[in-house]
Amino acid sequence: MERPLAECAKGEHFHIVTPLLESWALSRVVGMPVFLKYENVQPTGSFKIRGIGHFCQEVAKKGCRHLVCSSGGNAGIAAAYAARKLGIPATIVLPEGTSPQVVWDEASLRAQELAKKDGWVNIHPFDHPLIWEGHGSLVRELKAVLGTPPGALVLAVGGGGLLAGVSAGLAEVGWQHVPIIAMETQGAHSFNAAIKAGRLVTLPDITSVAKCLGARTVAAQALACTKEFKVFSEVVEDFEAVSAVQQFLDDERTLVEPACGAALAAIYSGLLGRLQAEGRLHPSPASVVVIVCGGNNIDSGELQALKAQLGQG
Ligand code: PLV
Repeated sequence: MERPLAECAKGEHFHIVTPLLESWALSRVVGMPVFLKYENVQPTGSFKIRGIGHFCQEVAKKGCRHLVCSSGGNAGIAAAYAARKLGIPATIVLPEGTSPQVVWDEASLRAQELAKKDGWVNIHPFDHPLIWEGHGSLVRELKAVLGTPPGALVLAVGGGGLLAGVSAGLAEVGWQHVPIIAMETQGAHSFNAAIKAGRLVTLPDITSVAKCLGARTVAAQALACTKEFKVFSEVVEDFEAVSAVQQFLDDERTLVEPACGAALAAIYSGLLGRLQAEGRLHPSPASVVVIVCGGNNIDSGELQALKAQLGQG
């Protein structure tokens, strides 16, 4: 199944070109054409393989002999997949303990420590130019299929790697005027907090159930994007993200993480209509694209547990 390194080195990507499909159900909800970019069908279950795959290929070319990643989430899965494809050993540093946030910071420090070894390279889950460059491929695919720019692009923000990559991609294809609706959940809202403060903010704790959006501080590049691009930062409650996950499962028969539910909540919660009413979005856009970022940390039992936890059971 795995391809040898020589073949990978020819520049073949580890991500696939994902489908962009119009959703009748979601279009009906907002009264405008909604297109879904199905990143959940990537080989690692999320968009992360685009940036992380690209990063790993580039460092492999420069002689990296061991990859390290401190994410136990979708970034870690992408890192392990890329390493295997490249035939390079990888160490995924998994946190151990009770408070996920504190231990994530510890795992991150441990990964940085390990990467000091000769030939070892640390893969940051979201804060590196090669990661953004890799994520940018998503926008080239959108342009190839849509041709004309969408009226808005909806995505979820954790550490802001996807946002930075999509922004770079928009600039590359000449779509820098397309508004980006950057979604977070309350309790993982480090991007929104940074915008309000006008500088990077470190949240004391991640209290949202959307753990994959749980970067306590976003990448500086994410905040910089707001100066050059039209970015609307919006925050939804956990129950809105989780009920979006459930509605999306019923509408499209696709199960995604609450991190992705945050983006889908822009459609289901009436947010787009509000932005239009406020004159911030075009009243009748040609289309709206939602990046279905995916996520592995979900199954039917986990969805039930989340709903019960949030009183939606
Ligand atoms: N997840 C990262 C970072 O977490 C991780 O370690 O897996 N949607 C999904 C399904 C994700 O897994 C992530 C990031 C995001 C959205 C947000 O992407 P970002 O961090 O590039 O803004 C802290």
